[in-house]
Amino acid sequence: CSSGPNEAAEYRHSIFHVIAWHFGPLGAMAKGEQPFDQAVFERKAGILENLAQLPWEGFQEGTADGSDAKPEIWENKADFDAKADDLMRETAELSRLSREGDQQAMLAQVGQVGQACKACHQEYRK
Ligand code: ASC
Repeated sequence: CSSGPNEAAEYRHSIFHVIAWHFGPLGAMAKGEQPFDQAVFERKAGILENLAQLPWEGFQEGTADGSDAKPEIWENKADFDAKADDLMRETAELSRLSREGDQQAMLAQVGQVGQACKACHQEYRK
């Protein structure tokens, strides 16, 4: 599992998979598809804040092949890095808000995190 031809791509993909696992229920709560649960929300928001820091070191030069990463990542690295910062900032805000417990603010911030996911996927994911 960690010894494929593109280990960096496997690494970052694994992290994004775990991020999606923990974000899924929060997205469902925000859409009213799942009942709001403060304890679950707070725990997952904290996990996401930490996970959001992890994928980026996997985006090493020359590791686009065989992955969903577009080469534009390395052509526009400053913009890509700014989008990575957006995800880290928005998940940190999600975590902070979850500790305050204002349900409406927390659910609104789920949308901000989703936007940060989406902005990067639109430009940099195949
Ligand atoms: C998810 C998921 C994403 C984001 C994005 C938000 O649950 O897997 O990539 O939300 O769709 O717009």
